[in-house]
Amino acid sequence: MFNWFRRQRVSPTTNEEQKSPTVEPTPAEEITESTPTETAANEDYLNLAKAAFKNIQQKKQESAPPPEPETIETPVQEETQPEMEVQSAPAWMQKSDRLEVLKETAIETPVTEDKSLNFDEDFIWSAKVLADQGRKAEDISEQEINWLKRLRQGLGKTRRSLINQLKAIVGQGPLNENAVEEIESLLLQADVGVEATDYIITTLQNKLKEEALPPDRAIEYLKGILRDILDRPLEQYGNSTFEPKKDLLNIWMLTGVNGVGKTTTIGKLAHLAQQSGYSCIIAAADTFRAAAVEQVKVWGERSKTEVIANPGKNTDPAAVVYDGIAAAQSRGVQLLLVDTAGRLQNKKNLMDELTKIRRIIDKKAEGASVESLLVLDATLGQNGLRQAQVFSEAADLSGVILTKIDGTAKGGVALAVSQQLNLPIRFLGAGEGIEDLRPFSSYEFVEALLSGD
Ligand SMILES: Nc1nc2c(ncn2[C@@H]2O[C@H](COP(=O)(O)OP(=O)(O)OP(=O)(O)O)[C@@H](O)[C@H]2O)c(=O)[nH]1
Ligand SMILES: [Mg+2]
Repeated sequence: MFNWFRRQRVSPTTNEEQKSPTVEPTPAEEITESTPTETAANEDYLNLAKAAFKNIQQKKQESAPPPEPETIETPVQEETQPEMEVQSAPAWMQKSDRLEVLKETAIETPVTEDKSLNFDEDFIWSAKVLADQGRKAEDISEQEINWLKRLRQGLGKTRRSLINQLKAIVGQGPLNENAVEEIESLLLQADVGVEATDYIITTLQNKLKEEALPPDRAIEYLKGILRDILDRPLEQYGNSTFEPKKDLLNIWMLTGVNGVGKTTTIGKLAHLAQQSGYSCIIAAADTFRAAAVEQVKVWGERSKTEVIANPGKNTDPAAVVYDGIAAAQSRGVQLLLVDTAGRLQNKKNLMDELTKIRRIIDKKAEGASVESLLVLDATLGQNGLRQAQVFSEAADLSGVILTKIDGTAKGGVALAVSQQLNLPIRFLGAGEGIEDLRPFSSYEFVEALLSGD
């Protein structure tokens, strides 16, 4: 069983360059266009990606059910090799003829055609991100690759608009007034928010005054600053991974304004928890809208999770939560997910309702580990930040779930929330499917935002 909550991730680091699988980083002065060391490192990554791809294909073949006898009699179709084309190779793997040869020979054993997984640029990038976190080829799973690909694609537009401009600016030495203004406007456009932007620029400026960095190293330094911003709110929680605690009832209450993705996220979280080996039930405490309970039930079916709901109209959400806690306690369930209403007559009603639910939880489930998670739609940018401010004043939040980063979201709001509200991002939602939600990793998020082209 693959436990997504405990998956090996890089520990929060400060500004240090990442290391390639086997090659020491090249001293700054030597980095020009493409050094032999750099090329060798790129080849290492490509070889690792190749091995990981082969390994995943083999595992899939092994776990595929044996062919039915009838299928042997069907006419044999012409054997097709899976497409191995690497579309527009990223900069870090260009400039070597040997790479071309490696790409062509990436699969040596014939495998059945698998449309769901391609050895493309995104695959290689994802394998590199995992390798940089210490992962060996044989430990790289298809699910992780798929998730990283989604993350990279989701933030693709922002990355493309940020990376080249940033490289051009930060590669010119200490930031002059124009450069500061340009970076400021790039970051603000990416929804990073004023406070985080100021912090980033000041920190970068101080470094560049101390030491001239070539563009690539300046970007690495910048990545470190962003990771620090995202990881800082975790300090108050001892930097531990976020997962249901053992031998306790865990209650995760999801809040947020209407339409941000609370109910969808509840369904995805229930699925993730079940898949990772935790027992889970859902309390449908959005009793404001008639259709809301039905929607939760659909997600309950999809994730094979029991839903506790009250069939009556205009029922009290706190009563549903009460029933949910009772059910969880009597069955020894580890995780109770609470869906709440995002749409009430006004802000005061919404906040009062959340307070009431919270009071019931604290009274009825003494000793439980309670998390109040704000769901934020990443496409809302600065509006999302304002929502987070309002909720954080009223709802004693302990973290944020950022949804819809697959859409037009620019992603920077993650930094704004971390810097301004000191709240950790706990999960990312990147699509409407049940698999489209994963625990947040600052390392992977920043790579998706700033690495490659
Ligand atoms: N593209 C994309 N769509 C999402 C994501 N998460 C949720 N959605 C969509 O957003 C819409 C609203 O989602 P809901 O889960 O109903 O939102 P809610 O917060 O429960 O809304 P209320 O119950 O009205 O407060 C649905 O169409 C979802 O499919 C995501 O990560 N990506
Ligand atoms: Mg809902």
